[in-house]
Amino acid sequence: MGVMIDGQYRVDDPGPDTTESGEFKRAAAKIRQWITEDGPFTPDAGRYHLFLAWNCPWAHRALLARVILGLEDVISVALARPRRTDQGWVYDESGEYSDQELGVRAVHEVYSRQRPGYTGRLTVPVLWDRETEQIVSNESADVVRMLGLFGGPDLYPEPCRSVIDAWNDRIYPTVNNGVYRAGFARTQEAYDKAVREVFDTLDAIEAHLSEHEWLAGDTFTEADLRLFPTLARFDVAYHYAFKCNIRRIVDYPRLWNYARRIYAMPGVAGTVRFEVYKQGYFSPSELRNPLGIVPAGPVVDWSL
Ligand SMILES: N[C@@H](CCC(=O)N[C@@H](CS)C(=O)NCC(=O)O)C(=O)O
Repeated sequence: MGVMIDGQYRVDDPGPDTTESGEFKRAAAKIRQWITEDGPFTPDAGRYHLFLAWNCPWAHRALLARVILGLEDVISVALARPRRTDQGWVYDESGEYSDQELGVRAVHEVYSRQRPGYTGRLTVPVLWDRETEQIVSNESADVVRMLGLFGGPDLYPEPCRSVIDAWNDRIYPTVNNGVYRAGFARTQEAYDKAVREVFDTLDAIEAHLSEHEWLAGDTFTEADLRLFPTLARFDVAYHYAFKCNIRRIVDYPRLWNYARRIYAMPGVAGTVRFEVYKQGYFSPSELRNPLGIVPAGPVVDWSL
């Protein structure tokens, strides 16, 4: 997997970004335009396309928003192959891992169409505008919000916003990105801190769920949507591949029930691919899994 500099793809693997003290630091998304009623990007059915990958939890947010909001016929998607190659996220010519929109074979081909030339990491999700032929956004949090403009239930209701924001602000660094901070840590100290934060927050959510059905109370919101991709990957991947092994999700009675309630929502199970997560997170990695061998287990039953 590589990077792009001034619109040119460089095959050299930049590796995860780490600080001098060995902590993983995720680079901020660089393309953050907004769809609004006033334009220039207006919320029109059939205008936008999502470049995603099954394996990526940030892309999973967009996939979830699309099914929960009922936008399958409004926003099209392309899902990349489970493992990245030296071309980054790649698509087949046809079949379930193909892109029917631009016919691209790699996500970097989408980024190479940006003007002026893009410089940065070649991440998914990518929200593509057919009309102006450019990327609107490569930030999943913004993409989820924008999809809300196309219809479906309100996932960010006005009266709950401060509660949703507070959960998002805690869950993003300590859980969604926290598992990566544990898995990509380069020192014992960085790992210790990250893994402790992962489980402190999961413990807090477990306690919260003893009194509430959802994070923001009695309504499913964006905060729940953003937590789910991490829960879906936790026991099959993060627990082992990222050393987040103090507890599993199945060890938390309420959190496990909550995760399966989301999984049982219409369309959600179709956005989950446990086998792909294993393929992806156990890809060959010099630091974590040099031989790329994928473990057989665990067997987890997500039915309620
Ligand atoms: N801020 C971005 C992060 C997306 C991201 O890091 N995606 C990963 C996959 S899980 C990726 O595509 N990484 C490719 C790379 O960094 O080279 C978002 O949430 O949309």
